[in-house]
Amino acid sequence: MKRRNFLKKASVTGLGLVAVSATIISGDSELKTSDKKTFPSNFKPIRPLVIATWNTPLAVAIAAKILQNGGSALDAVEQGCRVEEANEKGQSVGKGGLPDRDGDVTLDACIMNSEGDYGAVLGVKNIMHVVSVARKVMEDTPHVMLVSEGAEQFAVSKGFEREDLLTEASKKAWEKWKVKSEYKPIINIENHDTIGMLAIDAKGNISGACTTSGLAYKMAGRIGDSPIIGGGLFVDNEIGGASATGLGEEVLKTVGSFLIVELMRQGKSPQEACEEAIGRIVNKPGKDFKNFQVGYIALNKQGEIGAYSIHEWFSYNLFKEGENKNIKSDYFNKG
Ligand code: SD4
Repeated sequence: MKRRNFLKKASVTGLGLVAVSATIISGDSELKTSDKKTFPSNFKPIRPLVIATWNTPLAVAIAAKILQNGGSALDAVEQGCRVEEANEKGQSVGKGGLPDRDGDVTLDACIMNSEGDYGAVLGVKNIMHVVSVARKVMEDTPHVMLVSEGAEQFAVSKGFEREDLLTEASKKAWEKWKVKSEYKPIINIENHDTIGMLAIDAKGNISGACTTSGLAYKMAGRIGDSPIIGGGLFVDNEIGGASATGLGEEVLKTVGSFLIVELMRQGKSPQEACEEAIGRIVNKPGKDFKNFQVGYIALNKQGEIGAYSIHEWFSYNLFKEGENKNIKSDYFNKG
């Protein structure tokens, strides 16, 4: 079947919507949608560049340093995310992350390189640097995801040490929560939360990583968007990358990070793509988005960036042209 016919058919059946709208706009079945956006001939892509969710200056500084020394985007995002995993004050990542209802800290992480490879670990206990375990899954196994005990055993086999991830502060918070045992998503845990990071290195290659302890007091076994390809993270080296934070269930239902990259492929800027992805969540019929937060960051190959959230107080750290700044994101719910 010719691509044009396939796309027409897809529009009738409701399949392949992303490709359909690209074709309608262009009217050219052979269009390489990534080429649609044109830049002046003297345009210089901005490199190196790092963007990460929330107020994560140290993580971004480490990533930036690696890039400034000629390191790869993949090393930069891994090492950057490790900073937050080791930061016990961040109660949504790594050591000190808030536990599930049973008091167990379980971590999720993933990483994607510029060749489109991906590795992830889900629901891992007792290992702090899960982003590095995810990288090992990507590079040293024939698989893309390992879960719970299998992932922990794999990590130990690769030399990672087991340790207790529940800090006194997180234990106290859990004990307090247990008194009422009320489960509600927390809209923003300002400043330190799940870290999603995207980087472009000097060669123009893009990689991304995402690491989290997931939602506080989640059901045992619950996995959110963060370690799922296309949910919490997606990178396509020809186009750009995106990452998510917030209520993972809503991100997953709209395959948010993949959606953003595909929207950029059609010619949208990273900012427009983030806004449309938030729109997909808040415009669902009957969706009461008042009680949950989702935030996205994105970058494209040219070094343009975007960020958007449902509610106020999502922020991101950006390293660009030698400066590392925390910037408040624009948001949907202006009341
Ligand atoms: C999750 N998206 O597990 C993660 C949690 C998060 O800010 O990002 N919190 O759903």
